[in-house]
Parts: sequence; C-alpha cells; structure tokens
Amino acid sequence: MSEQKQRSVDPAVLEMVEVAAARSVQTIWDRLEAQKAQCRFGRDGLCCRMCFMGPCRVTEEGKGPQQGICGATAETIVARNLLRHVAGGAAAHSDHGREIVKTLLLAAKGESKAYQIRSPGRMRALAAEFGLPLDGRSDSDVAAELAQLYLAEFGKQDGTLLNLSRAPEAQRNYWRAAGVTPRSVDREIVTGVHMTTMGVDNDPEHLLLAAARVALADGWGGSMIATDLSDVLFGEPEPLRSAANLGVLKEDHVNILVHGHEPTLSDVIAAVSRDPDIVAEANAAGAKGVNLAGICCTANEILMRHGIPIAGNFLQQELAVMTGAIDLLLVDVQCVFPALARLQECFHTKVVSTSPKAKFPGAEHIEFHEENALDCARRIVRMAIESFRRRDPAMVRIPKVHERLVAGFTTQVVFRILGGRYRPSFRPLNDGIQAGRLRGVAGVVGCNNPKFTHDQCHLAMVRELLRNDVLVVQTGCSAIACGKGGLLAPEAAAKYAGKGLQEICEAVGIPPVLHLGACVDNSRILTACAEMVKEGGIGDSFDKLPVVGAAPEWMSEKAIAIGMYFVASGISVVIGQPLPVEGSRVVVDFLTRKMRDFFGATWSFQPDPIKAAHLMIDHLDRKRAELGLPPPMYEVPYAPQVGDESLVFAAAAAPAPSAAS
Ligand code: NFS
Ligand code: SF4
Repeated sequence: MSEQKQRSVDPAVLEMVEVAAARSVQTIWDRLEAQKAQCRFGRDGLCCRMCFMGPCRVTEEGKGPQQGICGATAETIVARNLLRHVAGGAAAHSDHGREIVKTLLLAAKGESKAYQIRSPGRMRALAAEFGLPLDGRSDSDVAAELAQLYLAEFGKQDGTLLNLSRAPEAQRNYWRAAGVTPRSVDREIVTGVHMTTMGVDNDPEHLLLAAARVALADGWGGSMIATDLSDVLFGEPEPLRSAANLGVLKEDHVNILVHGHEPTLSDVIAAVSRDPDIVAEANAAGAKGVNLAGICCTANEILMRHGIPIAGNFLQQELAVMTGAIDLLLVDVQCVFPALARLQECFHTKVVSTSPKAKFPGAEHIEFHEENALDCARRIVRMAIESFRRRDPAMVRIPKVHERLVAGFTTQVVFRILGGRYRPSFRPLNDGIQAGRLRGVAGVVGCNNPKFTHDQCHLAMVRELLRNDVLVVQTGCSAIACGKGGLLAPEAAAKYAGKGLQEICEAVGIPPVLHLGACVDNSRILTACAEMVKEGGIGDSFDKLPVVGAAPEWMSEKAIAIGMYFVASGISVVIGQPLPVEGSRVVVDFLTRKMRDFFGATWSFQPDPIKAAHLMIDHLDRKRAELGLPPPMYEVPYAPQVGDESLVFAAAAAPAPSAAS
C-alpha cells in the first residue's frame, strides 16, 4: 500500500498515526505494507492445506497444476476453504453465546454475586415462547430451566434449532428443501469441519450448502442466543446518549480500556469502576476517578446498556494505547491484535488478558471465571489505579475528537417506539415502506480492514443510503464508524436523510441510523425482519422484503458467517473485498447467482462504497416493484445502475494467477 492512500477519514486516527510515526512505533498499516504483495492463491481460495501431502496450490486456467496431489480441483478447494471460514466464524459467535448461557445458569442458581437476571420480563417471555411452564414458579427456577434448554441447543443430537420457529414458514420451507435446516450449533460446526477434511466432501455445491447450514446455526442459534440472554442478564438496552472516539479518554482519570467481545466481565468492571471505595482509591492516586471506555464489540455491549463511551473501532485499538493515557487494557476474545501486548515495551499501559481461551505473551493473565467475577473485576481496577501512578504525563496525547451519538435499539425497543407504549407494533415501519416514504431497510455492519481507508466505506455507503430514504440499522465496528462520523447523532436525520426518511424519523422519533449493538446482535436484524413479515403487507418471507445487508470493510471470518446466514435467510448482501473464492467460477456463480434459487438472495462483491450503495438501492427498488409497491415517494438525483444485482467478477474475465506468482 502506498503512503499516498489515506489511512483513515477519522481525524483522531490521522493524528495518532503521526504520533506513532514520530515515536517510531509500528501500526497495523506499517505491518500491512511490510507484507508487500499478498499471496493471490490465498486471496482467491486456491491454496489447500487440508493434508500434508500438500500444501497444494491450483489454478482453474491451466497455467499451473489444475489438481491438488489428491486430485482435488479448484472448485472443491475453494468451497472447502470457504466452509472452514464459516465454521470458524460461527464457532466464535456461538462459543460466546454458550458462555452467556452458562452465566445465566450461574445467576439462576445464585452461584455468583456478580450476576442477576436484570430483565426477568424478557426471561419469562423467552420461557413462554419455548413452552416452559411459568405459573407459580420463581424467576430463578424458570431461568435455570431456560438455561438448560439453551445449553441443549448447542449439543443436542436430534431435532432442529428452537429459534427457527421465529422464521416465517416460507423461510423454513426453503431451508428444508435445500437440506440446510440446522440441527444444533456444535453439531453443524463439527460436521462442517469434518466435511472439509482430506478426502471427504468434494462436491462444491454440497459444501456450500453445508456452509449455509453452519451459518444458520450461528445466526439463528449461537448469535441469537447470545443476544437474547445478554438482554436477560445484563438488561434490555434502551436508547441512550453517549459519545465515541479517542477524545472520550480523560487525561485526569484512570483510563481502563475494555476490548473484545464477551460482556460478562466488562459489565462487572463497569459497575466496580463506580464503586465509592474504588473511586476513593483512584483519588488517592491523584486521579479524579476511573474512566471506562471500550473498543470493538464489548464496547458496543456496554455502550448500549450503560452508556459507556466508545474509544474506537477495530483499527483504533493500538492507537488508543499510543495516546499514553490508557492505564490498563483489558482483553478477552476475538479481534484483539497480538501486537497489543508488545506495546507495553513503549507505553506504561498494563495489558491484561482474562479469557481461559486467549493468552497473549507478555500480558498479565488474570483468568476470569463468572463465579469470581466481582473479585476479579476489583483486582483489575486496582491494577489500573497502580498503573496510573506510573503514567508519564509527557507521553499523553489524546486527540480532542469525539462525536455524540444515540445507541441502544433492539427489536423490542423499535417495536415500542414505532407503535407507542399502548400499541407496540411494526406497523408504522411497514406503512412507511408501503407508501414509499422509506425505500427499505439496510443493515450495514462489519469490520474495518486496513486495505481500505479506515471508516471511509462505512460512512460513504451509509450517507448515500440515507440520502435515498433507506433506513439503516447497524452493529459492530460499522456502527462505531458511523457513531464517530456523526451519523448516530439525533440531528443526523436533518443533515443526511432524504425527505421521506426525515418524515419518518420525525413522526416516530428515531434517528435515521439505528445502533443495534455488537456483531452477535445482527441476530436482531433477523428478528426484526420476522416482525416485519408478521406485520404484513411487504412480503411473506425475508427474500421478498425490501431489506438488504452490507459489510463494506469486512476482515473477519465472523463476517463471512454473518453474510452467509443473511443470504441463506433471504437477505442479499454486498461486501467490499470479495470473498476468497475468485479462483473458482463454479463457486462464484453459486454465491452470486445460484443461491437465489435456494434462498431468494445472493452475495455481491463491490469495493466502491457508492457503487455498492447503489446496488443496494436498486435491489430495494426491485423488491418494491416485485411486491407491487409504488416507486419511492421522493426522487433523489441518482442514476440507477443497469443490470443484475450481482456484479460480474474480475475472476470471470481476468486470467487466474500463475503458479509462479
Ligand atoms: Ni464483528 Fe466485533 Fe469489529 Fe469485525 Fe471484530 S469487533 S464481532 S468481527 S472487527 S465488526
Ligand atoms: Fe493437496 Fe489434496 Fe492434501 Fe489439499 S487435500 S493439501 S489438495 S493433497
């Protein structure tokens, strides 16, 4: 990557990148450059390491071997690799979900002081949904049975996932016909990985349908369980105000940065850091208090439940440490740069890992178990106070950049806000779509990736969608990008939305971009779509709804799993960087065209965020036309793209990589 290409559109990031250079500290962008040209076989999915006769690299084009040593072709290798990625992503979300279920069980049994059932109403609603008896039973009794029921969702050998009952009948029929109805979470992941091992499944379509089944087990299983039970345990989010970007760090406070994904510890840290005796200890060390801020998805979790500000998204994790103001960085699992612990050589920041699943050489490991959560949290906050005493004020450089935002929307909250307290309903949303005031709904989600100018694609895409009267829902690092970019602020509607969307936002009192939470909370998009179908008038299955998804700067296997469960649930998805499948025309064709025959939706790849937004808008307009809905009420000057929603991919036209590259 050339120095010319801008690294970010975020002024706080640009400032810190300069600070890093001045202090000769490496950043992710430097390490990307050090990689030079990346391997094209890997990029296109053509490298196979499934057995150790290999590794093998193949091409479809005859410029090198067309088969691996075992005879596997490009299409088999590409499809197998993709299935493994989906399994990796689904495993991450779902293992997180499992920890939340186990925490619910502890809380129900009264075995941890740190956790209570903060939303018994939601817990009972879930229990009722799955047919558990409620009459005359205590909350803890019901919660214990509910937790056992959910635990079985991971490991049961028979039946299908319980949450599938939330999907419209038509969706379930698609799944049945394609043979992708997920049975249980762990089973699908294990079977998927088994199918990819040497000499098992060779049929690309069969492998890709298995990938859909694994992904569905994530979206409707592991992730949805994580969302529902986090709401039960940590409280149902409510819309609240907060702020995002590095400027939320405070020079005169002990700063603790939480980074990772599981809300179990960060939620307790949030409580402990406000403890009067902890605050007194911080004062004694010369600080005004303890300031907590988050990075990545754990940040989204505590933002929407406690209003705790966000320091930044994925690409800002090491820059936050480079402010010299982070006294302790607490990490658990997922999306944590291994480079972080090494920053301790240059900065006073103490890096503490907590998950039994993730250790970082050089970091202090304080293993966190739900049973000892309070003691563990206190110990960690005290370490932060000690670390503050070692902070060098001369090294502190906090960019004075942050934006105000509103977060904390859930399917239930939207239900209530739209319909009012006495008649909660999705009706006003469906009405808005039917009348053409709203063109449709777009879920814009996913990561940052240093191959793209940081945050630029998220902001450009979302602004273009808003201008065209598309309501945007967000999660993960994309939500953080838009929070920092001012798109989650209350005044964003007046500034960025088209006329129709503005009218809706004013009438029902919502911002034009709804922050739904962390990446596991993409499951909220599924439940919201189910409510839209139930409300009626805009299609009886997801693939008929004017709804579309995007991940413009994705980088994680988790994003592949999410995209796959969206598409397999009937919601077409546009991603920035293509999936690593361009080495096989058969696989590209399946994902971008043939999946429509099975699920009514496809993948598209489009790195340009404006072009991608237009693909999405065209898709929404097409869905509207198919439903017999009127065209959008307000014209926006934008020329629709001609042609199919799936792009013609470079791989289909350009020569395949040669074996020599
Ligand atoms: Ni999602 Fe959240 Fe961010 Fe990407 Fe990583 S933090 S789980 S994977 S980088 S959006
Ligand atoms: Fe090569 Fe086949 Fe082994 Fe893959 S499974 S590494 S293609 S021999």
